[in-house]
Amino acid sequence: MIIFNEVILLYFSIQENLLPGDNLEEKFDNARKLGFDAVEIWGHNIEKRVNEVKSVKDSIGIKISTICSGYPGDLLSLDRSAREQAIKGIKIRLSMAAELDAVGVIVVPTFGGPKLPDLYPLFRDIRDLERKLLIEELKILGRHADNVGAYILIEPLNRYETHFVNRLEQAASICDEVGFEHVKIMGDFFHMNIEEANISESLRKYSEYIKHIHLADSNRLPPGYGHIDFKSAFEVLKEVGYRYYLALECAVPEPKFEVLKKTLSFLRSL
Ligand code: LER
Ligand code: MN
Repeated sequence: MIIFNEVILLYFSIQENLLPGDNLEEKFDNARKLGFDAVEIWGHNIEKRVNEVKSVKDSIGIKISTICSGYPGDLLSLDRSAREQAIKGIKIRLSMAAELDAVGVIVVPTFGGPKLPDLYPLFRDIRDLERKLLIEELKILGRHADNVGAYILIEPLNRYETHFVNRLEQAASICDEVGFEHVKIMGDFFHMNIEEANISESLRKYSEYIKHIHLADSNRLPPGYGHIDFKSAFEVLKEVGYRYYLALECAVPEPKFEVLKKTLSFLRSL
C-alpha cells in the first residue's frame, strides 16, 4: 500500500483596501496577479455593492473569503434601536456572505469601553452583563447563520481597542454557551500578539473554533516586518489541518505591489 503524505495548503486573502487599483476590478485583478486566493471585503454599504462584487469576482476568477464588519449600530449599545440595527445588519451581511460563497462575517462585539450601566451588585462586573446580552443576541443571529450557512466570526481585539473579549478563550466560551454551529471565532495575529501568552499554543487549543485569521506583524506592518514567529504558528495550522483563510490586515508600505508580492512569497515559504 502506498501512503501519500497529506499536503496541507494554506489559503491567503487580502483586505480590499490594501490592494493597489482605482476600482474594484483593478483591485481584484491585482489580488489575482499577486497570487492571493481571495479578497476580504468591507461590510460598509454592502447592500449597494453586492452585485458588483459578485460579478467582478466571477469575471476575474477570485474568491471572497469574508465580509469584515461594517454593519450599523452596536451589539452592546445601551440604545435598543442601535442593538436592533446591529442584529439586522449582521443578518443581511450573513445572507450576502452566503451569496458570495464567503466563509462568513467578522463581528466585533463592541469597540471601546462599556456603554451599558454598571449594575453592581446584580452583576459583579459590567462584562458579566455584556456577556449575557451578547449571548442572547448571538442565539438570534446563530439561527440565521445556520440557516444561510455562513459563519459569525467573533473577533477578539486587544485591550486598547475594546474592554470586552480580548482573547480567543473568552470568545470560544461564548460560542459554547450560544451553541449554534455557525457561531465561531477568528484570530488576529496583531491582537493575539498583545493578548495571548503564546500565539501558537492558543491556535492549537482553539483550533476547532477558528474559522478565519487576520495577518499582520507585531507592529501591524506586513508579516516579516516585526517580531511575530509566523513559522511556528503556521506549523500549528498545518498540524491541526486549518483549511480556512488567512487574510492580510496591515499597513502596506510603498511600493505596494512589490511589498505585497514579497509578503505573499514570504508567507508561502513558511
Ligand atoms: C480592528 O483592529 C480589527 O482588527 C478589525 O479586524 C476589526 O474589524
Ligand atoms: Mn482584525
